[in-house]
Amino acid sequence: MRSVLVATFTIGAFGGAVSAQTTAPAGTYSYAKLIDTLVPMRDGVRLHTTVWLPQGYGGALAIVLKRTPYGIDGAGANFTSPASSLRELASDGYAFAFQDIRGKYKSEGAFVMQRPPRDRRDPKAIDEGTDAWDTMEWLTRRVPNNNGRVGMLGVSYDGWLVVQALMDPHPAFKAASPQASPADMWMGDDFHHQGAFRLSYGFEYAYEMEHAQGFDTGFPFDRADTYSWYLSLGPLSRVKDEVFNGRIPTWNDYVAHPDYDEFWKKQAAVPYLDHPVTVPTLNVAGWWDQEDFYGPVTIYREMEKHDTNNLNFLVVGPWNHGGWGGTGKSLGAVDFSSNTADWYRAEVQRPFFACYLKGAVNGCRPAEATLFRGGENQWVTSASFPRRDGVVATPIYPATNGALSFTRPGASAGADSFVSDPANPVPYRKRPIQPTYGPGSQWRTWLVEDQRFVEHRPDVLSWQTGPLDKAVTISGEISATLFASTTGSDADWIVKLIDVYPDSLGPTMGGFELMVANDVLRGRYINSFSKPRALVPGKVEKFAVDLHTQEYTFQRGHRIMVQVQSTWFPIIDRNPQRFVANIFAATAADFQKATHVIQRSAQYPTHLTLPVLAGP
Ligand code: PG9
Repeated sequence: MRSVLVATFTIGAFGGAVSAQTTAPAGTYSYAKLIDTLVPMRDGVRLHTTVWLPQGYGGALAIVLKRTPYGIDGAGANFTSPASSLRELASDGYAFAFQDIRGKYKSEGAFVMQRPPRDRRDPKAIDEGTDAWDTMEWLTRRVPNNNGRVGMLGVSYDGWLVVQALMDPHPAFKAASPQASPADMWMGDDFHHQGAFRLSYGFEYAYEMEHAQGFDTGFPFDRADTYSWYLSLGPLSRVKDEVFNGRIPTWNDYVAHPDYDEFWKKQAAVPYLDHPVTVPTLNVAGWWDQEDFYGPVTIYREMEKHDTNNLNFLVVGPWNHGGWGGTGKSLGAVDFSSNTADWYRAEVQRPFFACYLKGAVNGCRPAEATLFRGGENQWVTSASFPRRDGVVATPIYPATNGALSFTRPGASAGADSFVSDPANPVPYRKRPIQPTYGPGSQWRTWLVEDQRFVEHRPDVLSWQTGPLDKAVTISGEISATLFASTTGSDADWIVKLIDVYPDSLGPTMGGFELMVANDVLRGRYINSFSKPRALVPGKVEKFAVDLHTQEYTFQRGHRIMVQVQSTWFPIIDRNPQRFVANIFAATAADFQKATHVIQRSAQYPTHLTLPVLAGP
């Protein structure tokens, strides 16, 4: 097989730098569809499955399986084309199998949104794991001249299906790559973040998936700007019956399970990954994934606890959701200096599958963690994720007059306040906000949007350092500790860690404010995600906001900024700011303005904790 040298660049490993060459496949094989059939599962339900074979391949073929709710009819025909994210794999020669999951497109049975894993005591029970198992059994028996090894990969829902297959793996399952798989829909993935409901995504996705057998093209909004549409909707109590006529099961579930209860815990992947890792697994995530960043990192970390055989690996690149399928050269206005996605697919994903599916297992393990360090724009590797050594948990404090300081506040008390008005929420991205997956939507790049568009709103607090006199690299876990009060009895806390570019970069990127980490905590969950409680008006309380992980360098001359706000609309629903047992049942009268106060005093030192990498 021919391959073409396309680029040479540097991997800055933690202990030094090594040179790597990227190779791009020449695309030697053309593929033909051998099988297009309904494969029976153990309960008799039949799933639409296609199998494509490389023409002229000599030798036994490994099988790569992709299961999806998004329809397989378009899959396969052109995966050797330069636009296909499977082309590097295709050039090595695999039997590719695609399958519609239960209840979707041409498959039989009923679709259940993220069907919870089965009760193992029931021998007749099925789940996505048994469907993967039955499919692998069928494929290894039916695909001619296969080598008895099956790999699985997929992004997002398809990635989650890989994780389900890992819970009780078929003996032929030899390589897995769950990519941007959600882990926990209440804690940090598509539908909620730390208790706050992801309104626009939760609403639109549930409709798109459950309104039709396929993927409906979108809810018929009658306004161009969905910010106005969701605002005019008023309290969410109208949606279930008036908007959806009770016909969208996932919406009914949101309403019935506002807190972190058994429904969400049963669906979350983590508890089911508590056994030794036996299938080599390449977890893939994007630092600016607008849908599922929490998931892949959480899955990697959970599997790592049981990885006695060193088979569990992580790659995190500078990507949005599934961005490793493109070139990865840039995201929005942010340029990453090289084709990071092309490099990942050629140099990490391709050898990973070749090693574990084609037999050359020794000496070809990927690094434990391969991380793209934004700001410096280079790949680094690490023996663990997060790193165990060389990182100093470093607090950074909001201070007077909008300053942000590495020095803890002194005796003089300080605080900043703002009025949060549910009638005028802060937009999460620039308006007009097109439907999430609609034409012209800016959804896919909102996490890299220049945050100057909200900086001067009176309900967004900003603090920033001066220009840094030396670079600050962070690697690992970031958290925010807010000492805050509200005149209401509930409040959302949104915290954003931002890299402010120097003005010297000129009119386009000078002063650009790039979010490096961010998230929201719904205040009512201050003590427990399962048992919300009312906040006491005027009482300062301590709120811990998980900002997850990053690998990033704030370059010399840049500033570090922190922003705090209380609305992020309509990606997050509006908190009424008056405590009610279930926000999905709140009435218009429950929505009230409130004044929120962020303390920054010696007694109440609000801060972010940054994982600063110690310099040489
Ligand atoms: N983010 C999508 C999703 C995955 C799983 C459940 C719900 C939504 C996706 O891109 O598939």
